[in-house]
Amino acid sequence: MRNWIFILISLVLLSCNQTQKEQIDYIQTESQQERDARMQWWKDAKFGMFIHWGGYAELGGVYDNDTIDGVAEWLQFYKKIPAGEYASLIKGFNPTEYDPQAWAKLASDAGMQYMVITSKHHEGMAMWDSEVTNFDIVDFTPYGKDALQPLADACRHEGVKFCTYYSILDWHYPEANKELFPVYRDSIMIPQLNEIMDRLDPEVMWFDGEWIEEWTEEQGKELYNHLRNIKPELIINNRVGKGRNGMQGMNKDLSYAGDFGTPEQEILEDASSLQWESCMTMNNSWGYKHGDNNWKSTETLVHNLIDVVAKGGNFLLNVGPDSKGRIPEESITRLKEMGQWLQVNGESIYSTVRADFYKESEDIRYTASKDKKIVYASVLRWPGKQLNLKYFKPKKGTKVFMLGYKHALQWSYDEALGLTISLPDDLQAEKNRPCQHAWVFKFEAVANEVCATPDIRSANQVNPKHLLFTNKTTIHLDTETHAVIYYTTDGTEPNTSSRRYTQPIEIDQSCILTVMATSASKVNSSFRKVEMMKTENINNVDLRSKSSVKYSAEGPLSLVDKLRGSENFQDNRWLGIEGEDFEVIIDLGEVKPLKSLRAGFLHQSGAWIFLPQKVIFSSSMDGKTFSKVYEKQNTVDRSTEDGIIDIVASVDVKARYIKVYARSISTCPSWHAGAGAKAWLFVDEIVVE
Ligand code: FHN
Repeated sequence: MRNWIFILISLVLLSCNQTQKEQIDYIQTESQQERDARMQWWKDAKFGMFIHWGGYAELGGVYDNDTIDGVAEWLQFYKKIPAGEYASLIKGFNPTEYDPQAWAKLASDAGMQYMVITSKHHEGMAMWDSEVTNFDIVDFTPYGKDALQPLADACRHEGVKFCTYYSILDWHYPEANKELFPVYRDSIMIPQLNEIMDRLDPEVMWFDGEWIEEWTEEQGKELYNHLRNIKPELIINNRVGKGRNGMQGMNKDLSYAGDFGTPEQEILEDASSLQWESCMTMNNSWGYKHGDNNWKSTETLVHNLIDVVAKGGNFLLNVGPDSKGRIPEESITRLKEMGQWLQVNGESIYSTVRADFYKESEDIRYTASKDKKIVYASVLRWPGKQLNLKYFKPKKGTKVFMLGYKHALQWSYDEALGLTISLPDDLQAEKNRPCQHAWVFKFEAVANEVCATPDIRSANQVNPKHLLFTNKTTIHLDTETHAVIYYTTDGTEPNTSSRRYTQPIEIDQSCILTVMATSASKVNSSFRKVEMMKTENINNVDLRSKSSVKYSAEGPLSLVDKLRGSENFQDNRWLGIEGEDFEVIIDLGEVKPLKSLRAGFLHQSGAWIFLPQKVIFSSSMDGKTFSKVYEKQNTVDRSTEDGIIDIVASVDVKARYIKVYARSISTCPSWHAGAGAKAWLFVDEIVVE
């Protein structure tokens, strides 16, 4: 009898344990140590390949002989093509030149340690042979073969970690909307994810499309745990839940699901102790797009990699293969050149950690060995005969090397000026250098006591790169107490025989202000530079709405600096207002006869940037009572094309003050991917004639 009871209890425990085993809540139970161990390979990897490839490659951003403005993989959305019609457009997908082995080797030769490929993008077509649906590359297209399995095998053969992207947002299945979404989730999405886990065994699951209103943080947490229970060592990005803070990519707080933040098309401003990965295109589009030739240079890509890694992140760089399965030559060239750079300098990237200082100036980044004993100084512009580094003090007797150059370099150290490395004459000729684009100096060192770099303050800005002013402006410099500040206004680097800062500086001409500070028993600060630009004919620009910190251009005066924002909304030319109306009052300084007024706005619905629904120009003699001189209503809907739109008014008034008011749509419309989220208003260049 006792045996039976024992067996019964064991069976109950086993089944509980089995159930229990399937239900580990990793979000609640995984320790930081366990998480760090799980992510170690990913943190050491630093550099990965992103691949956007699907039926959209068949179209390449062109529909009805019209090339869309936005990213190619969004064509179905931009052209509002019903799922059935869209499926017929991509039905001919037949990438006969697809060579997974070549792709894996290209990634490996580029120094990319992992690869993330779109297993299913928003269009809904699965790039593997899914049992869940016939809308997959095997059953639906003449290609008729699984695209992912051979790539996963090729990656493992090349020593590249294979990872998959999966879009929660799905434009194909009618169930993937509103109250039917749970049907799509449980009958299509989860079963497909189980297939991917079972057959392809990815190391990272990279979610996207989480912004839809049908998806919730709670579903994200459940999905996170579900996948981790299938593969405990799986790494999952933060787009599995709702934690992402827009394109900036980091989680709003630590309570949200996901192992790393995902800044997109941008790099964090500062270093972060959180795990993060910046994903970027090489041109403008993720998916292959005919005619998209806005390629970033290899130098820019290498500098981005260095900047991201110095700030503690990974760099996921995208390629968009075409309808035949060919990766564009421009991408291949850049990847090969990045691989050459990493051949020489990979030691300063892979398996490094953030140094005590990650940046010394615009041209100097630091990384460190895991034990922090070795410092790598990456210099983004050839320093000439001497390189001065202030933030780290070499250990006595250490040798200083430039990676790729076999001889140790001469160096000296001064308590005030820091480390000076002498670069031999033979290296002054480019052809004698071991690499291009950036050079890495390696030495044993400890972080220095460095005097704080002075802050440059104007009335409403701190440390801008450019500072616009009318007539004249007063600049305040400040730094740590007891430090002495020196400055120049001719663009040269100040030293202790330059002008000493004793009171606010009056600036009435355009100039380049450069500052630095010294302090007893510390190394001199690094330099800070600001280009002071005097604007003509404007006495003041009073911005009445709050522009976002991220898109503040060079302050309100950038609205009248004759420098127009471009289609690239991140060109630091646009004033971005999130979710609110725009209003500015321009003071011309005196009453003037006005003939025309113009205000420029940007519409890029893919970046959640929309035209204003109304624009009003008003004028005033005294800056208090304004009378409307022009009003324009705009319809902002799905048919609104992307681009820069100018609102122009011919007027015939005398006035000293001009008010420009633009009413934002405030929230993304219901038909938009960001439905309900704050909408952006981007304004630049107001012209008063
Ligand atoms: O809508 C997608 C877009 O097509 C692309 O996949 C990027 C890459 O991360 N993610 C979304 C936009 O945030």
